[in-house]
Amino acid sequence: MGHRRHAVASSAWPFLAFAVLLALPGLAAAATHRYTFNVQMTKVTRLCKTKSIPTVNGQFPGPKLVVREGDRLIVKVHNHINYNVSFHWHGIRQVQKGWADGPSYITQCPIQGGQSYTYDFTVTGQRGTLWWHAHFSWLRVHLYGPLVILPKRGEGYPFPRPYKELPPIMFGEWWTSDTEAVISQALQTGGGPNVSNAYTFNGLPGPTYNCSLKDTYKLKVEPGRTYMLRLINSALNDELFFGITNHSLTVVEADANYVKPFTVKTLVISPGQTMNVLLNTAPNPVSSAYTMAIAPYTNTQGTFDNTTAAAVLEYAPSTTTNNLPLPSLPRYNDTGAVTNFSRNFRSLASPQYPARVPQAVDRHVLFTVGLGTDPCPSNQTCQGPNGTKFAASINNNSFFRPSTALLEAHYARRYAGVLLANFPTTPPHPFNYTGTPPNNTFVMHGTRVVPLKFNASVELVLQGTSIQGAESHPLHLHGYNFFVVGQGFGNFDPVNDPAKYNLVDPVERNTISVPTAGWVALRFFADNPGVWLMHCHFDVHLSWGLSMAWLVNDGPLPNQKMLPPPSDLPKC
Ligand SMILES: [Cu+2]
Repeated sequence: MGHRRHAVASSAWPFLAFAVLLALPGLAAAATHRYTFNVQMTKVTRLCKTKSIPTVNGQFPGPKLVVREGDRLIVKVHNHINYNVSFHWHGIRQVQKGWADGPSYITQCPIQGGQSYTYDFTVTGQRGTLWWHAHFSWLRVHLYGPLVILPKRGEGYPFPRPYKELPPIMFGEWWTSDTEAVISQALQTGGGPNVSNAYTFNGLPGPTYNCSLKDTYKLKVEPGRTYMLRLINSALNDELFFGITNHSLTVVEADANYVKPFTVKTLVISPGQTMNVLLNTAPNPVSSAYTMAIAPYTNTQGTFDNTTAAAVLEYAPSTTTNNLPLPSLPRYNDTGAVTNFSRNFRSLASPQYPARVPQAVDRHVLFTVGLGTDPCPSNQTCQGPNGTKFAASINNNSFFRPSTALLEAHYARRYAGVLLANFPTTPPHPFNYTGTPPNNTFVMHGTRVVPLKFNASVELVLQGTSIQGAESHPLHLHGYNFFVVGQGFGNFDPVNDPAKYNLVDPVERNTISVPTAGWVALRFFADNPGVWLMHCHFDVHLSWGLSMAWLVNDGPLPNQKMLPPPSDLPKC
């Protein structure tokens, strides 16, 4: 806490010094915000069990970072734990500055115990809600926090100004077991890992679980007001439905991009995604409190945490919060409800917030995404499908984690022994992706990238497969936003589907769920040089290899080239 207070104070000084300038329209000086992250072990008790978890400065969830568009963030990380760690600023574009992006072995070697690294970056052209999380193994289950980007001073929202902004809500998972032991054991046996014991609102499971009533998240509101609520799904392995009894939600922003407002009873949010919603409170509430609830959406054939977590929307201090009615959320496998929800997203596409959608395409890329298997080693018995080991892949390539950072290899132009530039851009063995799976479901392993010319316009179709069961996969692209120009069920049809694309006002995001047994089409300009990870944001699938990297080459101009690495970049 001491570090944080110091950090806040030091960032306030330049603000005070420039207060006069800031008061003049059009002269908004950017501020620098300094934070210190001490990664340490902290004892936390949930569901009547105490465990020691990695935290930032002893806080769980971690500290909220608040900046304005255009501001600079300097986060000094000291790793005091026995695990390697690195931090990802999820959704921040990190233009020319991949060194600050954070995924271990992609843009940096992890920060080892006893070591430090400073993330230094500027937030440009983005405003809304993002978040930060650890990007090493499954450590993000505990190491996460909000990253709020307010509009530039003097610049409002493109919707009526809310009465107040409520504290961000991070949905998460609580595991009573040691998650690092869970994933290392699962990778050893080849079976599906265990699942979480509870879902959480800002780290609190709430009254639907045993021994958890005192750990209930409460949000205080007044009647007849419009509030802005920032929602973040930081769960490890679960897409979630969210709703509030007797209340509607108006979505106004997704992944730090404004959207045309739409109103729903229930929303769906995938791991990695963020959403700002407006909440109109009841003018004359019948009850002094209402329940907010989250529950999973999944079509997995494996086990999953099929529980519902609740929190309280409190109009007045109330004595009993454990017997309030839950909002009615869709059934866990209600893909129709998910489709109806995701169809609503549209960019503002206004003069102030234009949608710069690529209209022509330089590179067409088709990726299959889904599960697969690895053969069981001869000296072992395995717990995956038919005695094999679970794996996951993109175009049948399961990502093989390198022992050094890809971005360093690229910057030094020393690729040999680190990466290959031959990642397949079409499925190597086409099949009926959403029909009966092929007999051979074994995957290939490799550290491969897709090289791109600077500023190439890319169309990327992500095609889900039904291998080991069709399910949705929330795909996250580092260093970029993309436009979601189309989606559908079954196999993508390259002849007829493009005619139905929305190239006018498609939503712009950094994480999109590939529909269960379906596809999604994305477009983006490769205008940010560097090496950028793209991966499923279910950590179990990420661990099984559902990731790849784009290698975007420098452009000819100075501001189109990667900047040199910082001097304290960690070594492997
Ligand atoms: Cu996945």
